Amino acid sequence: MIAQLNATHALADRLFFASGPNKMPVVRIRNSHASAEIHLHGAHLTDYQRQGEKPVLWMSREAYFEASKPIRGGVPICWPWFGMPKESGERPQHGFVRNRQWSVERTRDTEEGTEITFSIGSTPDSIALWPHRFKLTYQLTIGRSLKMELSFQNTGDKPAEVGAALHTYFAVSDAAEIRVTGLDHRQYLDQLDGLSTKVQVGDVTIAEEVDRIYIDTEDECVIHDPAWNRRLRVAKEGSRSTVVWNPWIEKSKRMPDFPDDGYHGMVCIETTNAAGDTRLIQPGDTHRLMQSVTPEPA
Ligand code: TA6
Repeated sequence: MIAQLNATHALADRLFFASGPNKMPVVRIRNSHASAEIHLHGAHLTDYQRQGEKPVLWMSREAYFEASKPIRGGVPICWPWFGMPKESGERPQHGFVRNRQWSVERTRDTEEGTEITFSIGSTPDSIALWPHRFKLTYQLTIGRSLKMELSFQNTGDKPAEVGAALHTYFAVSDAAEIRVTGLDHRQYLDQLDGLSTKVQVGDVTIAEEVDRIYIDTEDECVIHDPAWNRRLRVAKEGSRSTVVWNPWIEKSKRMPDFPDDGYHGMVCIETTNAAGDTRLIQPGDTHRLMQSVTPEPA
């Protein structure tokens, strides 16, 4: 499989496929701007960093790399629902595409950087979980910025309501020392308080577990990390909801693939279609969810 992927999609010294943890296939990208690693399992981006700079994404040192489990850290793709689905049963949290292997559709160089496009479509077992036919494509551009575009096409004959998240784990010097701007005065649903509606006052800071769905916001967020002398500018399209999450002490202990002290080094800023921002996709239509990340000096 690796040989076939390299024969079809490798790009000289910039993009090649290899066998990763537990022999799961990964694609490694390195160009003059940045380097990255993506697992075909879940089309899961696990590393992005600009040349000579610190990693932008946080990865758990206890992450699973198993066919039936999501990888902890990086950018899990939550689709076709965010959180737990309305219906009960065996449906996994955050949908099912992060637990499945995706195909590689295309690789190429662009002015912005090295681009790779993954895809996944409906199957009989996905239809058993979610009764819709679909084609999902995920295009990543690795350059001075990181760009992630998730496009979902309804290839069925009935409307499909879809929730989604680019559930991005950002690496920070210390979650207690950073602040996130761009959400001041925005309403949010507090997942830790019965989804009660609250209003953000000032910058988002972290001194306890935080699990919030900010609503009615197309805003760009900026993670200010003075200790690492950097800002991470997070912009988005196709989304009116943003999730901010840090598990803090007790929840970190409850997750077996999350180190007990892991909460210090990460914050999730997630570009989502969550809560009231789910999208009803008509037959034949496509919705595009995009997040871009640009590191800057503080
Ligand atoms: O995005 C925040 C959240 O919904 C939290 O409630 C927490 O469950 C997190 O996602 C991680 O979920 P996971 O299923 O990846 O463990």
